[in-house]
Amino acid sequence: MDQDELDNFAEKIVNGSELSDDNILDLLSIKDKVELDKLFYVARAVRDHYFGNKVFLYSFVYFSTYCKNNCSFCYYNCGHDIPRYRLSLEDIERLCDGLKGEGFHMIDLTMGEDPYFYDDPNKLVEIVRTVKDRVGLPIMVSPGVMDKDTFRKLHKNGADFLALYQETYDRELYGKLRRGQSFEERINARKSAKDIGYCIEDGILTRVEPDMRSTLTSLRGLETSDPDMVRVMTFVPQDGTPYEGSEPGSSDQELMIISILRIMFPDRLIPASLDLEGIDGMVHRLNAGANVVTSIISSDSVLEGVVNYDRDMDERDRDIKSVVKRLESMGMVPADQSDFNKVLGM
Ligand code: SAM
Ligand code: MD0
Ligand code: SF4
Repeated sequence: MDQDELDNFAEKIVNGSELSDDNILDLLSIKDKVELDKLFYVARAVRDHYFGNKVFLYSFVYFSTYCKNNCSFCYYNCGHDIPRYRLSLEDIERLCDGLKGEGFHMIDLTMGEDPYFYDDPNKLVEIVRTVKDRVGLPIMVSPGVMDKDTFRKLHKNGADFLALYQETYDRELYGKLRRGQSFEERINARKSAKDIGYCIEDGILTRVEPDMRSTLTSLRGLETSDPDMVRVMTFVPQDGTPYEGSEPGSSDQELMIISILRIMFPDRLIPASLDLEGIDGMVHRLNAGANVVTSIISSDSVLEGVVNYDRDMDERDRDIKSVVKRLESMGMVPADQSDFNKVLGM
């Protein structure tokens, strides 16, 4: 395609035309760098139509790394003998003072499926209420598959967004990844949250799927949850899992899928996670059509990310000031809070 054809393609997407399965498989088969750059160009054109050069920024707070689940891809799986932590309410209150007024659009409160909170969900409700009262921003919760009643209480106390990623809609692969966890329950938990009034984020992993058909199944599966935010993360092999020691693959596939997600979900939130390749990686993900920067953590934070490209580094380099500085070098800026609140339907 030449420049005009690319612009026409982007315009057609903005006007509602959709990709067929064959289109998606064609895009997933792109190998040539020039052709890939064209895909990124179209994705940016679609993103810019809805969001311009405005980017949303989420602070990431992994407040408990305890987990009862045994996901084969995750460092924090219950079988991994690692030091774990659970922030106290006082820890969280202190942390809030460093978040307020820093320019975040939302605070992402993430935990493992920690029995401490599953046995007494009111402790989690108290954390959400505290952060809402102290920081006064929209809150994303990433607590795993909790019951509808708890989701309702969390929403009533300030939770606006639920992040719960299916990882894959390929059932056989799901069973290998989210070992012992119900495929349907995870889907129904997002549906319950949507019924309650949450915005929801769904997501998939890449570089775990057996073939492109499996990726296509997952891309179509994401459509079924009608997500307000949709993500893809490159699977990064972790210690303490069956994949320990295997080489992390490149993020090329993730960038391609970000662009395909932008074309499939033109007006939705699509994140560039810092957890995988930090700020350098953010640039590529934004250039592939993402419009949110997630997993922003202050440089002196001792909290975990999730994948943690910087686990062994002395100092984190994914603080909000460094993010904004790099955004500006790309001609991008943080959006206004009012733009984000509009996305949340506030
Ligand atoms: N315990 C909650 C849950 O599982 O939904 C929240 C924890 S965190 C948000 C979990 C997410 O991080 C997973 O859904 C997965 O998408 C991502 N993740 C975990 N380990 C990963 C890895 N090794 N590589 C890439 N992404 C990973
Ligand atoms: C991220 N480390 O965006 C975070 C995490 C959870 N809602 C988000 C996976 O990479
Ligand atoms: Fe636990 Fe979530 Fe990790 Fe699975 S992905 S082991 S549920 S923290």
